[in-house]
Amino acid sequence: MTLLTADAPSHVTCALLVIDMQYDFMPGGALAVADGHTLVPLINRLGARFRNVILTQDWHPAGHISFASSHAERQPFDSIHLPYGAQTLWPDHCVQGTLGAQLHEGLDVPKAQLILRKGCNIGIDSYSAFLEADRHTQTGLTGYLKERGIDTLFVVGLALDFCVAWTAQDARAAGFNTFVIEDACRAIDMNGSLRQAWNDMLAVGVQRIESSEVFHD
Ligand code: VGL
Ligand code: ZN
Repeated sequence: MTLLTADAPSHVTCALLVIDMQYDFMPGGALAVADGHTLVPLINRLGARFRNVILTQDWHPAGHISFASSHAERQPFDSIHLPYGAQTLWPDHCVQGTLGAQLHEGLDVPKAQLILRKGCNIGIDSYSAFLEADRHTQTGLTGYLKERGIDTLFVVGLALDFCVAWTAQDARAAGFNTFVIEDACRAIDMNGSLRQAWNDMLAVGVQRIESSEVFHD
């Protein structure tokens, strides 16, 4: 990894993308990811290494289409068909303005200039920080990054097999060099979703690395 050092090629401009480090994805939260909170110190240390840091928040209106409670006789983790395709149903989570939607208070990444909120359309989910689940509606993140000359992304956070994986694949599709720092992510891992996510990410050229490779750079 020679992308972060002083002798990195001068044309490479990196950013750290920190995905959904919110209370509802921490143990005790509505959609808890095992050990999600243990990432906080590592992500803080990573945040200190990058000049450009972007945080995301899953940010749903009450009654969001991805909530099982919005559908009669459906349970969390069921899959349904929507006009834009298959949708996994979740417990109500990350409702706009609630405690569960807040970023973990231990997150200490003062360099972050942008907090991007996604999943705000009541009828469209958005695991990806780039493109909503209709695969059509842009969040604007590609423009933000490209206008700042950023071409290389390091993705961390929650959940590895959903929001991190979709974000990383869409980053590739938008033309970014994309690294997922595996030990700075945790997964939900339902029905083989983690294995599938790595297959899908690696197939489109996402690079799987460990945080030690960033720190030893
Ligand atoms: C996520 C499921 C539903 C995530 C968000 O952040 O990975 N997963 N909404
Ligand atoms: Zn969500």
